[in-house]
Amino acid sequence: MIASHLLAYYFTELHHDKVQQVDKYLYHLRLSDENLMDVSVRFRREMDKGLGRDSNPTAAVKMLPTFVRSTPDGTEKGDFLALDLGGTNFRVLLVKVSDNGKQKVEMENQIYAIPEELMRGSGSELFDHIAECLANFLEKLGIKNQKLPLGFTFSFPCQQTKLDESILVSWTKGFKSHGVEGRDVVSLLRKAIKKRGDFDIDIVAVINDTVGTMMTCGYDDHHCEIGLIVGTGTNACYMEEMRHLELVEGDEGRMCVNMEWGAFGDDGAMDDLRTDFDREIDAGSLNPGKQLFARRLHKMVRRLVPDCDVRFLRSEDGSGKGAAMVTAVAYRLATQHAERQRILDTLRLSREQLLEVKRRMGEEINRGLAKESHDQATVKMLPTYVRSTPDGTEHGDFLALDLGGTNFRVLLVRVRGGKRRSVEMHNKIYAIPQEAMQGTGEELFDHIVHCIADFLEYMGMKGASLPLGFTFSFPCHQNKLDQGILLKWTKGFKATGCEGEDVVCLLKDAIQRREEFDLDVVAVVNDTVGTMMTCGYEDPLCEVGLIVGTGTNACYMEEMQNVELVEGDEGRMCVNMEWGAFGDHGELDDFSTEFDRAVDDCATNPGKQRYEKMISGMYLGEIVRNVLLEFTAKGLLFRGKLSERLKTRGIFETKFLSQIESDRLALRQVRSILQHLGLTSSTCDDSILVKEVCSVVARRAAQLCGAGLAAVVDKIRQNRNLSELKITVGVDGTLYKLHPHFSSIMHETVRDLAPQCEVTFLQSEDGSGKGAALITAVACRIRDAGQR
Ligand code: 0WK
Ligand code: BGC
Repeated sequence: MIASHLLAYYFTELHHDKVQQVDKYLYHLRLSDENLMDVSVRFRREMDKGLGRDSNPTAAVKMLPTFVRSTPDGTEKGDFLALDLGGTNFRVLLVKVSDNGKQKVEMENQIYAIPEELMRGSGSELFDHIAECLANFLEKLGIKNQKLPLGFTFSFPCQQTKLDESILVSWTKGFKSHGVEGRDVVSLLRKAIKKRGDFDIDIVAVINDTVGTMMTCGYDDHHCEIGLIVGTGTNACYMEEMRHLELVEGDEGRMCVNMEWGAFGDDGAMDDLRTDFDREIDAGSLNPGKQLFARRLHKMVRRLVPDCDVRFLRSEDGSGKGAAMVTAVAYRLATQHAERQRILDTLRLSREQLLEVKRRMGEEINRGLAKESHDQATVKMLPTYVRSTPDGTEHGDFLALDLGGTNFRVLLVRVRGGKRRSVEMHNKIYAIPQEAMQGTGEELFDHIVHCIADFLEYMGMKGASLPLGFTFSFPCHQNKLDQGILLKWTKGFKATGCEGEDVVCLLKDAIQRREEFDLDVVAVVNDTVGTMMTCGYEDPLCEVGLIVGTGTNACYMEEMQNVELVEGDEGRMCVNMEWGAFGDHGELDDFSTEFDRAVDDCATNPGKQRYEKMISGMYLGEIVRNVLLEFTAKGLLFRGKLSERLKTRGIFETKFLSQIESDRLALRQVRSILQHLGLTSSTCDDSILVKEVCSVVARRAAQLCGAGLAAVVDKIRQNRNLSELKITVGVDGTLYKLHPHFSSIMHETVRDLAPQCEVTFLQSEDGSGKGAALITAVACRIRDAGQR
């Protein structure tokens, strides 16, 4: 068209040897690099307007979300139908995709005409015709009785709200069928097919031809993330970051955007570059000559964006294959999603299941407290001989040890009583080497005494002899406050010669072996008891201690008449529940999964601490790693590629769960954690899935912990025959403190399962060492009072 106008004009003028004049006309059609760079800048501005929620309605380039979020990964398989409407030819295709890794796609297609009168007639006639062509195609291939999935390439501007729903915004390229604009073209096609009733198909996706082209080329080249059509019409699409796509919820991953760039300039943005010819063409609506174009296009793009290595891949198979690929990917994603959810559902607990966990914990509490059933009980309900809380008269300097958590601490705690009552603390953290944790008991306790000596030196108190409170965070049977018979190691400790021994004696023996100082070991307490006491110093309503850290456990003030292992019915005594062992006799088997069993099988104490292994920091990372292994082995993650690192036990530390679930962490940071784990080929989608696995595993842990605590506070309420109980729980532990959602989910679960208890959670800032020192101070006060 342009050429015919020009040529006519040229010959008229030629007579007048006014070649220059022709150049004058052509001049306006020649764009300098500056012009083109300027167009590029204006274009980018229009793209950002189209992406913005507020500016989109007035943007010329609409940047339409397509809900295509993934490209083929080579595991797609099956037979897929495709329709390709909007280009020069209307095609119906059958695409056979096989996942034999050879990326092989067989295609059969048939071109059908779209008569002019249908392009300009009624929409229902147009879609009846399309359904007719489809029926004819299925008939020919003898597959009319199969309900195959179909991808519909519909190459006109459409507003999409999901992959299989598309509202036509406006016809282009000479189409004008009425009763279609503003309607969902998928429903129109489904209606036309239904009207026939002689075959049925499953329309899975409707896409723009640019998207189909990107997918067609993307099947052979995974770097293909842009689709370009320069044909009857022109348009482009590309994979945009979700966080820039304000018209769609979510910030994670990418989505293909159909730019509908044909409308660029409709708001006058190109008026200064448009020539009379453009205006004439526009007035007449004609558009030939798309080829020279390719070489010029490639050259121009490379000149305008020299720092982008742009490769152009001609689509040989048309966008129909792409539509089938989108359908195949949608099918794969749907199948994979269903399989992932089936697996994750085994880690999701219903309210009924959580109520059952609470009920069973309640049963075990009573069995642990009762003399006749204590030995068989899994939750040992160990008496601690801590019966009273500080009364504010305590005073003096006390040493405290805090062993069993992430860090081993030695503390000096200065307690002042009376009106100016206060607690001042100095502490130093020491490492417990693996070889000490898993060597001999002598080596372990010699190491502990070595640290005490270092601390006393560090505090300038060499040789001082102070009362000491020993937080020893393992299950111990106690017959008095300053004795603790270790029942079994947990949390990866297994130093020999300790189980069945009194750890106070082991400490005293080590102090004697060193012959450098002497200490008065007044109390040995569990970290839950120390935590309860530390928080009780601030809040007298604090009668429960909870640890959710490397391990997990709880204690609370039980009525003496219920502590049948200890003589006396007056008052209360703190009971160390050792609830980590709940489930060791199968109480949790119907909630336990193959992943829990895998973690337990590889632990230093298989079959033990089952409840702890479903909740605490030492194990959550391993549960996640085992789920990721299963997903990868099933091709549901990391494209099925198992990395050696992912097979390494302990590689997925629980701290990663907290980091990955942190709302502040963008997906790319999740990816960097995965890369750190050697999962270099992970995609955005993989990161989204890893985040989902982390959240499901952490949620279950928090709910299980909440169900256990609900049993404890309800027990206390029933003990006191109260319809309403107001109580505070002192909490410590890295998982509780650092995980972004654990505490809130646990609080919610307690509120839901123990509605008659108003529970306040008080996070311990000073650790249980302070509590151990306070217990020591109380014991000294009572002892001194007794000696007077
Ligand atoms: C800090 C307490 C300590 C306890 C630890 C548990 O002072 O007694 O053992 O919390 O948390 P973890 O360090 O195992 O995360
Ligand atoms: C131990 C408990 C301790 C808890 C939290 C468990 O493994 O058995 O004694 O309170 O970890 O540290």
